[in-house]
Amino acid sequence: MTYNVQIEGMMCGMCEAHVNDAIRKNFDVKKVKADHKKNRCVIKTDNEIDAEKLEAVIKETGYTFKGITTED
Ligand SMILES: [Cu+2]
Repeated sequence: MTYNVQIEGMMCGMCEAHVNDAIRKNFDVKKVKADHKKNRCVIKTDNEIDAEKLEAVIKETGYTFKGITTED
């Protein structure tokens, strides 16, 4: 399953790394790639991502969660 997460507030590669690390720490994911230019993060995982938990993790990391969509 692939999730596209809309995130605002990332300004550079360091921000992307913060988001990637926070998601890896809190979720069992195969791949995570934040992109500050596109204001999004793509997550690949075999597991369900709980949107509320993800929102809390993103907020705690200092960024704004704007939504999540899935594709498979
Ligand atoms: Cu930054």
